[in-house]
Amino acid sequence: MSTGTGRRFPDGFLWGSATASYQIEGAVKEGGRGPSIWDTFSHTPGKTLNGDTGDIADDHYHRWQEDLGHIAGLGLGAYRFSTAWPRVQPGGRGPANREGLDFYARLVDGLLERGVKPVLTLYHWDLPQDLEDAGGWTARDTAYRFADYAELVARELGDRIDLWTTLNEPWCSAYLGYASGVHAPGRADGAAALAAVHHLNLAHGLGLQAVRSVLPSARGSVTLNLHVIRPADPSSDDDRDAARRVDALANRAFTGPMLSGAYPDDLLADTAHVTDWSFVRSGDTEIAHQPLDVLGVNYYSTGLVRRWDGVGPRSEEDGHGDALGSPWVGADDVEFVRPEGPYTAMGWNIDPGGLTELLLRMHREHPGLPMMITENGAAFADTVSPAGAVHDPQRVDYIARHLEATGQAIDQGADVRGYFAWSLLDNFEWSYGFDRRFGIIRVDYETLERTWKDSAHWYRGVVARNGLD
Ligand code: GBH
Repeated sequence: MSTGTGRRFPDGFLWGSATASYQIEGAVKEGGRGPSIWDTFSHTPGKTLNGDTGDIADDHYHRWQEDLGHIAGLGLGAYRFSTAWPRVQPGGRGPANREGLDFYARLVDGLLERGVKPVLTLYHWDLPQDLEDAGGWTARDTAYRFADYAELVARELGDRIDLWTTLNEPWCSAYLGYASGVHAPGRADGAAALAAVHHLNLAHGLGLQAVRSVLPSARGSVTLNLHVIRPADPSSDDDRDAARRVDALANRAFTGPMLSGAYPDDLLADTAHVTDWSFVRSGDTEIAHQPLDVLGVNYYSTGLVRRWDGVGPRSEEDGHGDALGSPWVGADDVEFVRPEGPYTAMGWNIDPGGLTELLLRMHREHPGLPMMITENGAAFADTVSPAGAVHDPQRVDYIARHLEATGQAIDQGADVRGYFAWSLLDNFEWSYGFDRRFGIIRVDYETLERTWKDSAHWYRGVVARNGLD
């Protein structure tokens, strides 16, 4: 399988793969770990497909050495993982739990011994439950608690970490967690979601300040799932306005404060009937606006929107079933239209051109800002042969085409420094449990055995030749 383009990437391009703590670790009651909102949510009947939980997941907490072997075997230059806040601070506050820090210190040492750069994410959605009980991301205090946690991790891991990422996809934390309710903590309150947006922006800034108070030269980053949203009818003013509003909620609600130091006026106006934004205090957006060494971009698919005429059921496609509310807070007359296929097993459309477009947009709007693709990949139904080989030609094709799309953005000037395949392993795919597999390595959930899929063998070649064949 090949794209036939033979594309090569710039010297020093960082090749990696990514995971997240709750999705792979398991061992939720070991090592002094406290409960997170995802433990509570996944154990609430009806919240995840088949009632799946991360109790065991990939058992990475016990199999981390084997997993290091796979990372090294793939020849990766970097590994992106997250630390679980409830392992470091079981109740979200107070002194560090030594056993939790030790686990990550061993992992990081193991990466360095194998010549792999650790790319650390401080928050990939597993908020300590005690903090949620005190208001979660709707509470301003959570941002300050996040900074304390960031400082503890920075003191422990110090200069062994190549890149510090504060948050993974705050869009999901805020809107899926507090507005549509398909993610933990499963609330459906638009005003709460916008407060969460702000406190996540604040947490990002305070967290990066805390890391740099310990490590002045720490390289800092945040990972956003920037949306590429197009009007269903590009010639319709209404549809273009719908796309602008969704862009404000999805993208500029985060890039505004984090990259430019202010919320966009249109976002505030569009949501004025939901909240008065009085949770934004003077100086907050300056705090959110910390110098970034790299912007992490997660990319999967594109979206198509139009003005909803109020007739018939309104489609709020966000790739999730059973939403309690809309993630698109305040955009009550906006409707999502199913884009053209093909689609992955998530029902998300495959549109590599959207990635080129997104990278070029960020390059244009934030010149000089280096970027990395911190997640890209796809769920498909893999075929296991009688001999045990795992064939996943669609995943190879998906990744190859998105790499080519990344290369095209680089050709046109975008400064893209690396690519991380999501995911190293099949894992707990949030509300879809173990039903959807994103790994380049298959996990047998009976035996927990790991098997390289064809995509892993192929990706090893990409990494080795720094390009496509
Ligand atoms: C990421 O979330 C997560 O960081 C990771 O943990 C997760 O496992 C992985 O991706 C795969 O899901 O509205 O139909 O256009 C990505 C979540 C995916 C949410 C794309 C919004 C838009 C689909 N996002 N989705 S649609």
